[in-house]
Amino acid sequence: MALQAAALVPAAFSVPKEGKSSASFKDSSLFGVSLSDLVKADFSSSALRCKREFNQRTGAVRAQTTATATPAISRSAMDGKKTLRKGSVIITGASSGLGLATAKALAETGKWHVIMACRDFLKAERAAKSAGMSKENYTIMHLDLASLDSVRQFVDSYKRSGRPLDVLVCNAAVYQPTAKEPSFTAEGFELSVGTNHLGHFLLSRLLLDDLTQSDYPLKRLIIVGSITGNTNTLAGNVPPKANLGDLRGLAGGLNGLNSATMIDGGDFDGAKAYKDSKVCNMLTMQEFHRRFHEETGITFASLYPGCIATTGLFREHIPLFRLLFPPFQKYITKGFVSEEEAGKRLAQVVSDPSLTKSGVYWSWNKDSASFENQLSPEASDQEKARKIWEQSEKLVGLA
Ligand code: NDP
Ligand code: PMR
Repeated sequence: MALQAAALVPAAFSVPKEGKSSASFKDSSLFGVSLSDLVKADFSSSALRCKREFNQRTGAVRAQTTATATPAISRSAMDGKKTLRKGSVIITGASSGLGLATAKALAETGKWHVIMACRDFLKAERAAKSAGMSKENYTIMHLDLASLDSVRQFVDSYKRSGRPLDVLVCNAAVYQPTAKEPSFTAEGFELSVGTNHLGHFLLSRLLLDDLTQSDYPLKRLIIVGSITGNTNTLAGNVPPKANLGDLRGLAGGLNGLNSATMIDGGDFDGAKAYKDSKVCNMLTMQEFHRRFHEETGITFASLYPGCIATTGLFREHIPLFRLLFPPFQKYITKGFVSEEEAGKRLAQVVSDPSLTKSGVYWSWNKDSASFENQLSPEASDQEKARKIWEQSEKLVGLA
């Protein structure tokens, strides 16, 4: 296994909490909503300003091993039989939850080499070991999506490794449902949208050429979405609902100084910021499809893997929520899915030869059969997708 980089200092920082919080709706309600709220219109938390300071990234990139690109199909000198090389798949946030389960599922097939792109190198190494992944099937590389410098460094290291890239899975995410005040990425973007959307946007754009050049029988770019960003579902109508508005906050840089921290220009709400980021993920996938599918042959896809109520995503939620959320999803909504099952679903989107259709948002039914799902009007709004693309290009320094 090539240990390619190990800059372990996270580039994001939290804003010190100021002032006393009065007992708010979010504090006192278990699932963040009462039944009457379900039928209410949009809901947002009170305005909270913040002071910020940027931290310094001090991570260093370790020397890396190099590899030589191998053609996807080679002919064995001994018997003249054609053999397919292992596919190379990068999975962001593969140190836990869905990303780890997907890495494990793909590694176990023996047909994939998984590049686990993680912000915490040691955590990823321990996770891979405890998942029973064999060393020849994975490589861990450092990537902190909350720092655009880190994204660029990761891409440089990957390109220098000479390894081909066949599939990129944008899976990592942060969710801050109880945060009273915003946190920011190294460049000063609100953390959830900065990490989940902008970090992945830059990563995908910089790796698009590598995907295009892949000679593997399938090449894919997958961006994990979610039901909670889709207001055409019950889950998507739990307040606060995703709503990107006219994108004025995004246009202003989401920095809380000369612009709002929320895409729609509203007051900070961590749960809404996450859902907004998921809408951006789903819109970005479709914009990639429109711009590049025909020209490159890459399959662009998004998905809702099911409610994986046991993952680290809910680490910042109150303990009672973490205790009751899994049984609530298992027995009441019946939307629960285990990490293992969700990993198999995402692994299917990575490698199943039948899921080649591009521009699709995949979901699974009760029998775990995949189907093309409908996105909400906002999550399929072409004009918004184009504007987000253009604004995001400016924010990450591509335009
Ligand atoms: P986890 O918290 O278990 O996994 C998230 C991963 O993202 C972790 O590996 C985490 O790293 C990583 N990550 C967070 N911030 C960064 C960063 N700045 N740079 C690099 N990596 C980072 O949650 P899930 O497995 O549940 O989430 C995975 C995906 O699934 C997300 O996109 C989420 O939106 C989506 N999803 C989840 C659902 C669910 O019910 N859980 C439902 C629908 C979609 P670390 O281990 O270091 O914290
Ligand atoms: Mg939700 C079919 C109903 C359904 C499904 C599939 C989900 C998935 N949820 C459903 C319904 C409800 N949820 C209802 C009726 C309520 C009010 C009691 C409810 C509440 C709720 C909360 C407070 N649900 C949540 C939260 C969270 O904090 C989670 C969240 O929004 O994270 C962004 C969440 C989720 N519900 C889901 C899924 C998949 C999540 C989390 C993950 C995500 O979108 O990534």
